[in-house]
Amino acid sequence: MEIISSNTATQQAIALEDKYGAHNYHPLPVVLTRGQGIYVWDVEGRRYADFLSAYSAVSQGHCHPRIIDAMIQQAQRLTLTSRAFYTDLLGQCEKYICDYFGFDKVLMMNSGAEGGETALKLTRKWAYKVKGIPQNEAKTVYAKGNFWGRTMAAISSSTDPSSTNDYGPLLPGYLLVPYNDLAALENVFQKDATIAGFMVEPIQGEAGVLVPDEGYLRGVRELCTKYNVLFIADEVQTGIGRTGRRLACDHEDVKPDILILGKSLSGGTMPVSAVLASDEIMLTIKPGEHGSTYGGNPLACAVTMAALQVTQDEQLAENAEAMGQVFRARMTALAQKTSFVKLVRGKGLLNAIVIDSLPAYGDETAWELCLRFKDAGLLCKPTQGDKIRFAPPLVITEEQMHEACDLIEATVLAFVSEN
Ligand code: IF1
Repeated sequence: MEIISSNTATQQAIALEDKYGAHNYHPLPVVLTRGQGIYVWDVEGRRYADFLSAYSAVSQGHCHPRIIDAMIQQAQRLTLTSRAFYTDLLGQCEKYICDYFGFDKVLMMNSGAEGGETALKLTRKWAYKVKGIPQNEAKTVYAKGNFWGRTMAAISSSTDPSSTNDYGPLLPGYLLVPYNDLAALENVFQKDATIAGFMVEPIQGEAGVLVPDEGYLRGVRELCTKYNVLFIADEVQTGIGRTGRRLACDHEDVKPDILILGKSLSGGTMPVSAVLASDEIMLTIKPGEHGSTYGGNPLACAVTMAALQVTQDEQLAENAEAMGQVFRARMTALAQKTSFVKLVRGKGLLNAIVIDSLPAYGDETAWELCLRFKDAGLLCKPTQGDKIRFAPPLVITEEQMHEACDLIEATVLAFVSEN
């Protein structure tokens, strides 16, 4: 008789991470071992629809064959040389990216946070060498609720205590304004001539998928131009088709001065980030003034060109737009069936529902609901307490989307009826 595993493989894997790994995360109790398209499988053989996509880093779907093939081919040829030498792929990749997004130059890094750090360093260089701000006086402005990584420069702009507590002293030279508030932004620009840049997410992901008012991005563009401040768009999460356009900035036809990309730039294979800018900005950094061991390595270049080509060939932005409309319509219909779901918001396939809390679970309601989604076969995670982010790979089909929405609806209605 087959002994049904009592999740021993799951428990063993969790125990190992608990014993030997830092406790810097609180993962859902699921142990994943394989991924394909929108699906992942755990060590017990159970299949899940991945509605987190590694926070939008797996937009092309898990283990996309064309991207994996590009990775395998390059991995058997040349993976890393450092930038002490040229390679046959970096220039090709740099041209590919600059043509794809319409900028003069690109600086390749690894993580999204490194992309943000690079954008900050470029902004400071430009402040002193082009704008003429006195040395060490350049400031950068950020929107409250921002998230751009876990490095000291990144957390120094955070308004989330869990990102900043006990990590001081933080980096100086930062100003904060409310998100989606053009008057507040102009007010600081008017008052302070030492402002060199404003970094902003076109949609704030971690803050709970906050979509600004129509016209906000155009307003940011106009104010940055008026006050000679660099508009830095952090599209690490919103870029590359996620919100239903090539870039979230494309919804308002605005072009930032500095564009930061990451996550699905490499199709979920390895960390690759890219910072794009004009020659005037990019050439303020001279040889030896910035870089990284792995930045722009041949393997990263191969997977990046494949991932962007797949995004374009499979019209993933267009699919994200269409499937996002299906999702928000289904969640709006669910909100009409139960007041527990208060609203749905988002663009393309970056969406979130805001839910009520249940007496039995209080602040843990969203977490508890995500555990039930997991048991039903769908993976997602809460953000900022009462919001649940849903961000499936952009390759999702309409049939798969309805199947997932059926699961979400049935799970929510059962959860509410039990409590
Ligand atoms: C974690 C959050 C999302 C980002 C934006 C830059 C970065 C991120 C807009 C830095 C990274 C990740 C980090 C990851 C969880 C995830 C996240 F919940 F932390 F906030 F997506 F919303 N700009 N976001 O969202 O990119 O250095 O990570 O490559 O730290 O647990 P990275």
